[in-house]
Amino acid sequence: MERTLIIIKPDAVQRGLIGEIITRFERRGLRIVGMKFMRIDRALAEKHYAEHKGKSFYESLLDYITSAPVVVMVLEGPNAVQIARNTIGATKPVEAAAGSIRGDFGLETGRNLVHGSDSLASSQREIALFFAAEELISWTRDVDRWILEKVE
Ligand code: D4T
Repeated sequence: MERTLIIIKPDAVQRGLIGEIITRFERRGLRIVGMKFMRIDRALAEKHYAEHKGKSFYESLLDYITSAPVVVMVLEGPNAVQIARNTIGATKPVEAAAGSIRGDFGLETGRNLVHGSDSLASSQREIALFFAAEELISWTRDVDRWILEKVE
């Protein structure tokens, strides 16, 4: 089982797409183990996007992610990191497959609606930035045996 951090970004929240986006992850079969509605402050944004410091798009990226509230979620499942990335689609909406979130709702990279961790190491770092351990709920769903080959 893996866990991954998802951010429903300010543009998606402003456009009323919270429900649509959560629904796509739920339908995929991923299990929500943490979720909160929050405004990301500059200090947290700098930590989250530390790897992009110095890049041309860094300042606009920070302005964008701190511009309005977001929904932050931790999703769990086998291969959750890659499965969530596939459901989200490529970073640049022009390259995102139709049927993915960015492929269905996005036009520009700086308004690409959703973040998903890009590796297991990133997911662990990012989850710790946004959630305290006690905010994550380990649970099983009655339907899990119809989604997972083996329920732990
Ligand atoms: P996030 O992290 O927002 O889920 O995006 P990705 O994981 O898909 O892509 P990323 O880390 O490479 O980029 C982070 C963030 O920067 C914006 N960006 C990126 C941009 O505005 N211009 C660019 O050229 C790139 C590469 C979009 C996402």
